[in-house]
Amino acid sequence: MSVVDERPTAEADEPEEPTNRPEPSYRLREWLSRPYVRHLLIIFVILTLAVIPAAWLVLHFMNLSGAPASDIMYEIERTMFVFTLVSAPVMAITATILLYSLFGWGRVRGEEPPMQESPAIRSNPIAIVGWIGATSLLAAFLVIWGLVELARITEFSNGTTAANQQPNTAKPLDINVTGQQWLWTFEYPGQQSITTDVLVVPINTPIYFNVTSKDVLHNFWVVELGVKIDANPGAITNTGVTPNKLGNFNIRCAELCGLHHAYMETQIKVVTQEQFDAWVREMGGKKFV
Ligand SMILES: [Cu+2]
Repeated sequence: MSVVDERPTAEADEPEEPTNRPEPSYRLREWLSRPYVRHLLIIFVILTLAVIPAAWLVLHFMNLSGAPASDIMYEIERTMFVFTLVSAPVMAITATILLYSLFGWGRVRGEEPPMQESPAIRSNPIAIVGWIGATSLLAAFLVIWGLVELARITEFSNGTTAANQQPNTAKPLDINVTGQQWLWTFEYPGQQSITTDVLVVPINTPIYFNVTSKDVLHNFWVVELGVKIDANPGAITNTGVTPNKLGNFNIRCAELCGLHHAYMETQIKVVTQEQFDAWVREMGGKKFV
């Protein structure tokens, strides 16, 4: 006795191939000529363009705070601006479809979104290649930009000097940074180990930070200079920066470290070399040469 397999074959599940399907380019033009598609495109372009002045405004207000006060912060701000611009069309297409789904379809059809019209672009080779091509280009641009910026910022943090560049000849200033619940302490080992809770540094001098913690994890964040590095108990982390703007800037803890984490803040005073020398003398240390 044999059993007959009556399950449907794979072919039976597939939809019939349309026999009189128009060319992809015609279908794309036809889709683009639909009124609701034009509405979507107009909203998309407006939202994309609206992000540009918004990004400029954010950059403007960041600069009002005193930043950038170093080459590192300049690069960080520029990267944030470029990334905002590049992500603008992605945000815009998402918001456009959301807004139109919420408020637009009722006016187009009165009841339902026009599902039956979707195949015009769903399997259109031009649309598929264009979509994948555009999104891949955006993503590749961001990856390359990010890698180049990372290398530049590492260089500006005095971490590496490119082989084809002259090493920075300005004498570096070493500072030992210690975090503890809930304050920062700075020691100047080259200046008779002056110890202070407010950082004073000369402008245009490479600063090296040796960062550690006495108790829990903290994070040493020099806001307007773009420095941010973990302060770990039992270990020393290193980074550096060359301040290029006179003024008082903020130092905060950027790692949730306990009850008064929010108040674990102090200042960095970027002064002229003469002012720094006078400060060192006043603090009892030898002159910084
Ligand atoms: Cu902390």
